[in-house]
Order: sequence, then structure tokens, then C-alpha cells
Amino acid sequence: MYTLLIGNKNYSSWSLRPWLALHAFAIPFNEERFVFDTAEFAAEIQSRKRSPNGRVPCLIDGDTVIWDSLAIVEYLDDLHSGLWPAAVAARAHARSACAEMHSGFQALRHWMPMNVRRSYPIATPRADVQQDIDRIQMLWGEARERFGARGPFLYGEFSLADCYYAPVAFRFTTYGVKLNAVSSAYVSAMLAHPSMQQWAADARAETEIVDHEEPEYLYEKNAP
Ligand SMILES: N[C@@H](CCC(=O)N[C@@H](CS)C(=O)NCC(=O)O)C(=O)O
Repeated sequence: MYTLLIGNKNYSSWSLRPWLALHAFAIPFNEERFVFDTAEFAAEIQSRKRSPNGRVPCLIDGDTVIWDSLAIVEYLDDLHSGLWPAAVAARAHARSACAEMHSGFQALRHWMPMNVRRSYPIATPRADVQQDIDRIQMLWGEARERFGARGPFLYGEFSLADCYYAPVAFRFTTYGVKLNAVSSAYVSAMLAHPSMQQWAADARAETEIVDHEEPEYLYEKNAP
């Protein structure tokens, strides 16, 4: 049985990605949640005792330890197959989209951190954030148009690419981001997915608040 080490469900966007892959594809696993900014997180995770890079997520499969969300989902696809879109061209597009998410969109990640339980509409996002939003909508539109005929998700049927953009669906909702029709329909499909609903319910049930992840810290206390 796999063990997945994760952070707070309300905040940990990187944890959500492999958790969603396991949950949505009905792969049995245990989860261990570590709360940010606690002595336990420092002792178990940041010390590298349980996770080699001192971060979450981290997947433990017997003697095999896989850190970093992208390596984890690739490992799951190696062992379970069929988690990426089936057609080679769609798979290449999906992998590119995930790589772009993994290494990019810094402005969006910084200024619109995932915060599942909050609603904090931002009427006019900063220019650099809007550029990231525009690029994501372009990418989603292309995936939906070229590869999305067989379902409501990016490549039609649910795939690892949806796991990768799941935190963005929560972010766009929290910050009230104005979206075109295709993106808006995609976000609705994601929020309706039973595994996303489970994660959101778990996030809302959490009681810990991490001040520096809250929008007031970014936009009010610490405003540039
Ligand atoms: N690129 C990594 C990012 C992992 C990451 O930054 N995790 C954050 C939580 S979402 C973390 O563990 N932060 C705690 C720390 O850096 O001390 C991945 O894809 O897994």
C-alpha cells in the first residue's frame, strides 16, 4: 500500500496533484497529513527524515521513496498505466502542459496561492498574474479543442493533466478570476469531480490558519 505524505489540504497545491491522481484513479493509499509551520512538520518533513527534499508531497512505496509531484505521478503511471491521455499527440501535449505548470506561472502561484476555503475576489489582477491567467486559458482552450471531445476534462477523459491544473481551478474560484466560456466550463467540471469535492470538504474541515498564505497578508498587510 502506498503512503502519501501531504501538507494542509487548504493550502498545499503540490500535495493535491498526486493525491488527486491516487484518489480519482481509485488506487488504494494511506495519507499522512503534516501541518505547515508546526514542530512536527519541521521534525518529520523539513529535517528530511521522511521526505528526501524536506517537502511534501512524498510517496512511499516500500523501499522506494519518490519526492516531487511530477515524479510521483509518473511513477504511478509506470505502475498503473493509462493515467496520461491515450493518444501519443495528446500525451505529449499533456506532458508539456504539466511541465509548464511545474516550472512556470510564478506570478499566479505567488499572488493567488491556493486557499480552498476562502473567497477573495480580485477585480483586476496584477499584469503579470493576468499574463499567467491568459496563458493558462490559451493552453486549456487548445487542449479542449484539439483533444477534449470525449469528455469535459482537458484531454476529454480525466487524466494526470487535470491533477496538475486542479489547484488552478480552486485558485480561479477563490479569487473570482474572470474566465472565458471554455475555461469556465472546465473549472465547473473540475469542481464537480467527486475527488475534488472530497479534497475541498477535507480542506474546509481543517482548522489551522497559516497567516502568510492568507490573502490579507499578501494584499493588505504586506502590500507593495
Ligand atoms: N516542486 C515540488 C514542490 C514541493 C513544495 O514546494 N512543497 C511545499 C508545500 S506545497 C512544501 O513542502 N513546503 C515546505 C517547505 O518548503 O519547507 C513538487 O512538485 O512536489
